[in-house]
Amino acid sequence: MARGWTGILAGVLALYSGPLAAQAVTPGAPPSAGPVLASADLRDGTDLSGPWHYSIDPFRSGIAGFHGGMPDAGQQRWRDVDIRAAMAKDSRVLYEFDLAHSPLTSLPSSWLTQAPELRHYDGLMWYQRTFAAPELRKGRYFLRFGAANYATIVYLNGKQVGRHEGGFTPFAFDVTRLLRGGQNQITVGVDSQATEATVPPPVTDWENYGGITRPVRLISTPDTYVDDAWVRLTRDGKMAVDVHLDGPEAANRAVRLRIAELGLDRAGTTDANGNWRATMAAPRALIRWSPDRPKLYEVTIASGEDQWRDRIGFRTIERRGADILLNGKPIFLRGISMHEEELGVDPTRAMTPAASRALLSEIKDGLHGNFVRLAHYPHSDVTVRLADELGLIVWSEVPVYWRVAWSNPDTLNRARTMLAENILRDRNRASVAIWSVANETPVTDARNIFLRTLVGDVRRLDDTRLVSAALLVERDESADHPVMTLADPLADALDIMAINTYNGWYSQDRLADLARSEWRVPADKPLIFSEFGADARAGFHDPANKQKFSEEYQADYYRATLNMADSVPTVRGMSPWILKDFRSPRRQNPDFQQGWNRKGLISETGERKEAFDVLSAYYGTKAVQR
Ligand code: GCB
Repeated sequence: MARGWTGILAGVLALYSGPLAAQAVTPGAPPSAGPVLASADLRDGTDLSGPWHYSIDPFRSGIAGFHGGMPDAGQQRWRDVDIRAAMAKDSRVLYEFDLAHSPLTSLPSSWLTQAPELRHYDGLMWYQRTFAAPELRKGRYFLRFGAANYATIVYLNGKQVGRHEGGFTPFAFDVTRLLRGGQNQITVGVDSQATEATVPPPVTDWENYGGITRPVRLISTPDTYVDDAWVRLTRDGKMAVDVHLDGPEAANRAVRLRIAELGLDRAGTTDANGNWRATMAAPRALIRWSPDRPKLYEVTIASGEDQWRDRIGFRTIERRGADILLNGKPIFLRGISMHEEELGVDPTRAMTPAASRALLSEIKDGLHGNFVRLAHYPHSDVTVRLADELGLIVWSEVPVYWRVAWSNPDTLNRARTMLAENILRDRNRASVAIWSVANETPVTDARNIFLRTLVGDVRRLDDTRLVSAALLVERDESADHPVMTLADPLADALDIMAINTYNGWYSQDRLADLARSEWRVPADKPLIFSEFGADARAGFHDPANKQKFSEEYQADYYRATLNMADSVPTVRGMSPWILKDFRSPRRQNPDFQQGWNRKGLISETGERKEAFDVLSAYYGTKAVQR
């Protein structure tokens, strides 16, 4: 297929009213999304997880006819009809699908693991189920998706409710008018195929888990409700609140913020646009959130009949010179990177609280870590909430990875929307300290403009956190020792310098050479080694030769790289690559990889490799040095 559905999307933007419709390029302002429904996971609702019917549509016949334009009635997957009955009744009727009688799968999960023939399916999949709604309804109803990878179109009872693009951020549609008492039919098309214009692009180093990978919920609110709220400490230690009401009575409406445990009770009134902003002294009794004491408070915002709630920690995060300050004190980030992939031989990217806890506990308790890089896209809200609870500082990132279409304005809009959706979802999370806008992107003018736009968006949406990106360095090939220079013009726009280094794995360097490495980086900004790593197959030992893929090589690589990092004056943290072996179709060494990137410190089933203990010992020492 020359042009995937996502490619076609750009051309039909004007025709539909989903959230992307509002995203025409508006220089200076981040694209606006649909309803934010901040902290939606804590609102009452009906969970639509469980059995759904599914059916592939490799030629996207349900999106457009083969001549272009609307598909024929017999291809319209969203039809709210009893197909068997309609065909039995009238011999002229033809349907070439029948979702209600197609196989069942259990959502959320990727289709890749649902059936052997779907292992490599990359394209459009249709899902359908029915659910009951009360006969007597009041207020508003939203269908809220935690995430679906990658482009999604949603129908309720035969009518389109909206579209969304982006595989890792939440989206919601107001379905109040389409919802009916009793049985409702929901049909969802999800297209996983990446194109040159998508974010991420087609070439990556991870599995493209197509499907509905996070919960779908029907959420009800009063007619006027708290759509967005942000409660935080500002850099100068004050408590600040922003509230946005949505609905017919959003303007000039009474709002009340309460944190009962702190005795905080503050009333206000929204302006003509439904917004309320207030700043107040932080309560004296406030215990600031930190990895050592991840204190969270129950926060409520009441307005009319609506009661918004969240559990929020309060802390400040700043840069001073080359230091990162948490609550005013320098901190060293003892971290590791991870993909969103649960433990087990056949992961499907369904992050239950237990799956997430199994991974984060390895970081917190096993490695003595205080930091996690959630690579290379926004992870589940389950994981970020757990980081809040366990006390892990989070690096959060959007999938602007390697080479995206820097000069394509649609691609830029996609990235801006994802970034905004990610920030709006997570800016109440104390754990999130760093927003990253890109990973390993070769420097060009077009790329610099693209990424500077993203940095500007972050600063506008959240002025309380630090901004970074994993950058590429230039290596001086003429030197007799490893000399790397950070010459990226984006550096001055960022708070934290972040470098991925694989000297000693992808390069010809001997591990013994790493100690003589020279890093030419800005002296007045903190540096994080955002990646370094080496593959090892768990259980493969080669103590004599220490060949690549042996646990001994990986352990030695860690010793040499940690030793090297200690000599770089501005290093303030690291997130080596990676906690767990992860699926990556590009990795096909039959002896060692078998479709997995083996740079994990634990195997896919959780066996610790030797290098795990090397990093754990290093962080253990760092933790007491503070
Ligand atoms: C990188 C990428 C990461 C890869 C890793 C590797 O630099 O950022 O996504 O998986 O290297 O293993 O090569």
